[in-house]
Amino acid sequence: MSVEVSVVVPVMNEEENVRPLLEEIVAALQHESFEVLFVDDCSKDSTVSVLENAKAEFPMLRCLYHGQNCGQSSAVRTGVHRAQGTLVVVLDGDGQNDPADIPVLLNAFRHPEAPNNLGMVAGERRKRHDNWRKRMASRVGNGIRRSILRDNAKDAGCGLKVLSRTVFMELPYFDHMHRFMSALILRHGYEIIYVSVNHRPRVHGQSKYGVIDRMRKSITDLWGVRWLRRRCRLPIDVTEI
Ligand SMILES: Nc1nc2c(ncn2[C@@H]2O[C@H](COP(=O)(O)OP(=O)(O)OP(=O)(O)O)[C@@H](O)[C@H]2O)c(=O)[nH]1
Ligand SMILES: [Mg+2]
Repeated sequence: MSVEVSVVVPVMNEEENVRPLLEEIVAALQHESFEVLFVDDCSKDSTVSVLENAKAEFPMLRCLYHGQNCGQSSAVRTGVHRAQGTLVVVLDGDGQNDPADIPVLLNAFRHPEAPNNLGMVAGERRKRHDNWRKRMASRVGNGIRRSILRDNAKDAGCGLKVLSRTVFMELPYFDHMHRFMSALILRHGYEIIYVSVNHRPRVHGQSKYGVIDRMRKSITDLWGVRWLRRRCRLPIDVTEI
Protein backbone atom coordinates (compact mmCIF):
# COMPACT_ATOMS: atom_id res chain seq x y z
CA MET A 1 0.00 0.00 0.00
CA SER A 2 1.36 3.44 -0.86
CA VAL A 3 2.09 5.77 2.01
CA GLU A 4 1.59 9.52 1.76
CA VAL A 5 2.61 10.64 5.25
CA SER A 6 5.62 9.37 7.20
CA VAL A 7 5.80 10.25 10.88
CA VAL A 8 9.39 10.26 12.17
CA VAL A 9 10.01 10.12 15.92
CA PRO A 10 13.59 10.29 17.25
CA VAL A 11 13.90 8.57 20.62
CA MET A 12 16.50 7.86 23.23
CA ASN A 13 15.57 6.27 26.56
CA GLU A 14 11.83 6.91 26.25
CA GLU A 15 10.56 3.45 27.32
CA GLU A 16 7.43 4.74 29.07
CA ASN A 17 6.60 7.31 26.41
CA VAL A 18 6.77 5.46 23.10
CA ARG A 19 3.72 3.23 23.41
CA PRO A 20 1.18 5.91 24.49
CA LEU A 21 2.62 8.27 21.89
CA LEU A 22 2.27 5.66 19.14
CA GLU A 23 -1.37 5.12 20.09
CA GLU A 24 -2.04 8.86 19.94
CA ILE A 25 -0.34 9.20 16.53
CA VAL A 26 -2.37 6.33 15.09
CA ALA A 27 -5.61 7.81 16.47
CA ALA A 28 -4.80 11.24 15.04
CA LEU A 29 -4.02 9.93 11.54
CA GLN A 30 -6.86 7.47 11.03
CA HIS A 31 -7.94 9.22 7.80
CA GLU A 32 -4.45 9.20 6.26
CA SER A 33 -2.32 6.64 4.49
CA PHE A 34 0.69 6.75 6.80
CA GLU A 35 3.58 5.00 8.47
CA VAL A 36 5.31 5.75 11.78
CA LEU A 37 9.09 5.42 12.01
CA PHE A 38 10.55 5.40 15.49
CA VAL A 39 14.32 5.90 15.32
CA ASP A 40 16.04 4.69 18.45
CA ASP A 41 19.45 6.17 19.05
CA CYS A 42 21.07 3.36 21.03
CA SER A 43 18.80 3.57 24.09
CA LYS A 44 20.02 1.97 27.28
CA ASP A 45 16.50 1.22 28.57
CA SER A 46 13.74 -0.99 27.13
CA THR A 47 12.58 1.47 24.43
CA VAL A 48 13.52 -0.97 21.66
CA SER A 49 11.68 -3.97 23.13
CA VAL A 50 8.56 -1.87 23.81
CA LEU A 51 8.58 -0.86 20.13
CA GLU A 52 9.26 -4.41 18.96
CA ASN A 53 6.32 -5.69 20.99
CA ALA A 54 4.03 -3.06 19.48
CA LYS A 55 4.83 -4.10 15.90
CA ALA A 56 2.36 -6.99 15.76
CA GLU A 57 -0.48 -4.70 16.80
CA PHE A 58 0.47 -1.70 14.66
CA PRO A 59 1.31 -2.75 11.08
CA MET A 60 2.17 0.85 10.13
CA LEU A 61 4.97 0.93 12.72
CA ARG A 62 8.58 0.77 11.55
CA CYS A 63 11.46 0.65 14.04
CA LEU A 64 14.98 1.70 13.16
CA TYR A 65 17.88 1.45 15.57
CA HIS A 66 21.23 3.18 15.56
CA GLY A 67 24.10 0.92 16.61
CA GLN A 68 25.82 3.97 18.10
CA ASN A 69 24.42 7.08 19.75
CA CYS A 70 24.58 9.82 17.11
CA GLY A 71 22.12 12.42 18.39
CA GLN A 72 18.60 13.66 17.70
CA SER A 73 19.34 15.25 14.31
CA SER A 74 20.98 12.09 13.11
CA ALA A 75 17.93 10.07 14.14
CA VAL A 76 15.62 12.46 12.28
CA ARG A 77 17.87 12.15 9.23
CA THR A 78 17.77 8.34 9.38
CA GLY A 79 13.98 8.39 9.59
CA VAL A 80 13.50 10.84 6.72
CA HIS A 81 15.96 8.96 4.51
CA ARG A 82 14.03 5.71 5.05
CA ALA A 83 10.59 7.33 4.85
CA GLN A 84 8.25 6.36 2.02
CA GLY A 85 5.85 9.30 2.20
CA THR A 86 6.11 12.55 0.25
CA LEU A 87 5.25 14.43 3.46
CA VAL A 88 7.20 13.90 6.64
CA VAL A 89 5.92 14.73 10.12
CA VAL A 90 8.61 15.03 12.79
CA LEU A 91 7.80 15.13 16.49
CA ASP A 92 9.56 14.50 19.80
CA GLY A 93 9.24 11.08 21.40
CA ASP A 94 8.75 12.32 24.94
CA GLY A 95 5.03 13.07 24.51
CA GLN A 96 5.43 16.85 24.89
CA ASN A 97 4.14 17.46 21.35
CA ASP A 98 0.46 16.62 20.94
CA PRO A 99 -0.27 14.26 18.00
CA ALA A 100 -3.77 15.82 17.78
CA ASP A 101 -2.02 18.82 16.18
CA ILE A 102 -0.64 16.75 13.27
CA PRO A 103 -3.81 16.98 11.12
CA VAL A 104 -3.84 20.77 11.64
CA LEU A 105 -0.29 21.05 10.28
CA LEU A 106 -1.05 18.67 7.40
CA ASN A 107 -4.13 20.74 6.45
CA ALA A 108 -2.02 23.90 6.47
CA PHE A 109 0.54 22.23 4.21
CA ARG A 110 -2.10 21.04 1.75
CA HIS A 111 -4.25 24.17 1.83
CA PRO A 112 -5.13 25.31 -1.72
CA GLU A 113 -3.85 28.80 -0.92
CA ALA A 114 -0.55 27.60 0.55
CA PRO A 115 2.49 28.97 -1.32
CA ASN A 116 3.74 26.82 -4.24
CA ASN A 117 7.21 26.69 -2.77
CA LEU A 118 6.11 25.78 0.75
CA GLY A 119 8.86 23.70 2.36
CA MET A 120 7.65 23.32 5.92
CA VAL A 121 4.78 23.94 8.32
CA ALA A 122 6.30 24.30 11.78
CA GLY A 123 4.65 24.28 15.20
CA GLU A 124 5.00 27.11 17.67
CA ARG A 125 4.24 26.14 21.24
CA ARG A 126 1.37 28.22 22.65
CA LYS A 127 2.09 27.69 26.32
CA ARG A 128 5.31 26.00 27.30
CA HIS A 129 5.11 23.34 29.99
CA ASP A 130 8.76 23.53 30.96
CA ASN A 131 10.45 24.98 33.97
CA TRP A 132 11.31 28.65 34.02
CA ARG A 133 15.01 28.18 33.55
CA LYS A 134 14.35 26.37 30.30
CA ARG A 135 11.72 28.87 29.16
CA MET A 136 14.00 31.79 29.86
CA ALA A 137 16.99 30.14 28.08
CA SER A 138 14.76 29.36 25.14
CA ARG A 139 13.49 32.94 24.94
CA VAL A 140 17.03 34.35 24.97
CA GLY A 141 18.27 31.71 22.51
CA ASN A 142 15.39 32.34 20.09
CA GLY A 143 15.99 36.09 20.25
CA ILE A 144 19.72 35.82 19.52
CA ARG A 145 19.19 33.31 16.72
CA ARG A 146 16.47 35.40 15.09
CA SER A 147 18.54 38.56 15.16
CA ILE A 148 21.57 36.84 13.61
CA LEU A 149 19.91 34.51 11.10
CA ARG A 150 16.76 36.59 10.44
CA ASP A 151 14.84 33.33 10.10
CA ASN A 152 11.66 34.70 11.65
CA ALA A 153 11.20 31.54 13.78
CA LYS A 154 9.81 32.40 17.22
CA ASP A 155 10.13 28.85 18.54
CA ALA A 156 12.84 26.91 16.73
CA GLY A 157 12.89 24.31 19.51
CA CYS A 158 9.37 23.06 18.83
CA GLY A 159 9.79 19.44 17.73
CA LEU A 160 6.56 19.25 15.71
CA LYS A 161 6.95 19.95 12.00
CA VAL A 162 5.58 18.87 8.63
CA LEU A 163 8.03 18.94 5.74
CA SER A 164 8.24 17.92 2.17
CA ARG A 165 10.62 14.95 2.14
CA THR A 166 12.43 16.18 -0.98
CA VAL A 167 13.06 19.55 0.71
CA PHE A 168 14.60 17.87 3.76
CA MET A 169 16.83 15.77 1.51
CA GLU A 170 18.32 18.96 0.04
CA LEU A 171 19.43 20.32 3.41
CA PRO A 172 23.00 20.03 4.72
CA TYR A 173 23.33 17.64 7.66
CA PHE A 174 25.22 18.42 10.87
CA ASP A 175 24.75 17.44 14.51
CA HIS A 176 21.93 19.54 16.02
CA MET A 177 20.69 20.76 12.63
CA HIS A 178 17.12 20.12 13.85
CA ARG A 179 17.36 23.41 15.78
CA PHE A 180 18.02 25.37 12.58
CA MET A 181 15.45 23.93 10.22
CA SER A 182 13.81 27.29 9.46
CA ALA A 183 17.07 29.01 8.50
CA LEU A 184 18.17 26.03 6.39
CA ILE A 185 14.84 25.79 4.57
CA LEU A 186 14.81 29.53 3.82
CA ARG A 187 18.38 29.15 2.54
CA HIS A 188 17.09 26.82 -0.15
CA GLY A 189 14.39 29.27 -1.24
CA TYR A 190 11.35 27.61 0.32
CA GLU A 191 8.65 29.24 2.40
CA ILE A 192 7.56 28.33 5.92
CA ILE A 193 4.20 28.63 7.65
CA TYR A 194 3.96 28.65 11.44
CA VAL A 195 1.00 27.16 13.31
CA SER A 196 0.34 27.50 17.00
CA VAL A 197 0.38 24.08 18.74
CA ASN A 198 -0.22 22.49 22.12
CA HIS A 199 2.64 21.64 24.48
CA ARG A 200 2.41 19.18 27.34
CA PRO A 201 4.53 18.47 30.39
CA ARG A 202 7.02 15.61 30.19
CA VAL A 203 5.32 12.93 32.29
CA HIS A 204 7.92 10.13 32.07
CA GLY A 205 11.67 9.99 31.60
CA GLN A 206 14.18 12.80 31.63
CA SER A 207 15.09 15.69 29.40
CA LYS A 208 18.19 14.86 27.34
CA TYR A 209 19.61 18.35 27.22
CA GLY A 210 21.05 20.65 29.87
CA VAL A 211 20.42 24.38 29.48
CA ILE A 212 24.10 25.41 29.47
CA ASP A 213 25.25 22.58 27.19
CA ARG A 214 22.47 23.30 24.70
CA MET A 215 23.34 27.02 24.63
CA ARG A 216 27.07 26.37 24.17
CA LYS A 217 26.52 24.08 21.21
CA SER A 218 23.91 26.39 19.68
CA ILE A 219 26.28 29.36 19.71
CA THR A 220 28.90 27.45 17.69
CA ASP A 221 26.24 26.17 15.30
CA LEU A 222 24.78 29.65 14.89
CA TRP A 223 27.96 30.90 13.25
CA GLY A 224 28.11 27.81 11.07
CA VAL A 225 24.54 28.31 9.84
CA ARG A 226 25.19 32.02 9.26
CA TRP A 227 28.14 31.05 7.08
CA LEU A 228 26.06 28.45 5.22
CA ARG A 229 23.35 31.02 4.48
CA ARG A 230 25.85 33.59 3.24
CA ARG A 231 27.52 31.08 0.96
CA CYS A 232 24.36 29.91 -0.78
CA ARG A 233 23.72 30.92 -4.39
CA LEU A 234 20.80 29.09 -5.97
CA PRO A 235 18.59 30.08 -8.93
CA ILE A 236 14.95 30.83 -8.17
CA ASP A 237 13.95 28.88 -11.28
CA VAL A 238 15.64 26.76 -13.91
CA THR A 239 14.34 26.65 -17.51
CA GLU A 240 14.97 23.89 -20.00
CA ILE A 241 14.93 24.89 -23.67
N1 LIG B 1 17.54 9.66 18.61
C1 LIG B 1 17.88 10.51 19.57
N2 LIG B 1 16.88 11.15 20.11
C2 LIG B 1 17.20 11.98 21.09
C3 LIG B 1 18.51 12.23 21.54
N3 LIG B 1 18.44 13.14 22.50
C4 LIG B 1 17.14 13.43 22.62
N4 LIG B 1 16.41 12.71 21.79
C5 LIG B 1 14.97 12.69 21.57
O1 LIG B 1 14.59 13.93 21.07
C6 LIG B 1 13.37 14.34 21.65
C7 LIG B 1 13.55 15.65 22.37
O2 LIG B 1 14.38 15.45 23.48
P1 LIG B 1 14.03 16.12 24.89
O3 LIG B 1 14.95 15.56 25.91
O4 LIG B 1 12.59 16.02 25.13
O5 LIG B 1 14.48 17.59 24.62
P2 LIG B 1 13.64 18.87 24.30
O6 LIG B 1 12.18 18.57 24.09
O7 LIG B 1 14.35 19.65 23.25
O8 LIG B 1 13.85 19.62 25.59
P3 LIG B 1 13.03 19.50 26.91
O9 LIG B 1 12.30 20.78 26.93
O10 LIG B 1 14.09 19.35 27.90
O11 LIG B 1 12.12 18.30 26.84
C8 LIG B 1 12.94 13.18 22.54
O12 LIG B 1 12.13 12.33 21.77
C9 LIG B 1 14.23 12.49 22.86
O13 LIG B 1 14.07 11.12 23.14
C10 LIG B 1 19.54 11.51 20.93
O14 LIG B 1 20.71 11.64 21.26
N5 LIG B 1 19.16 10.68 19.94
MG1 LIG C 1 10.95 17.43 25.39
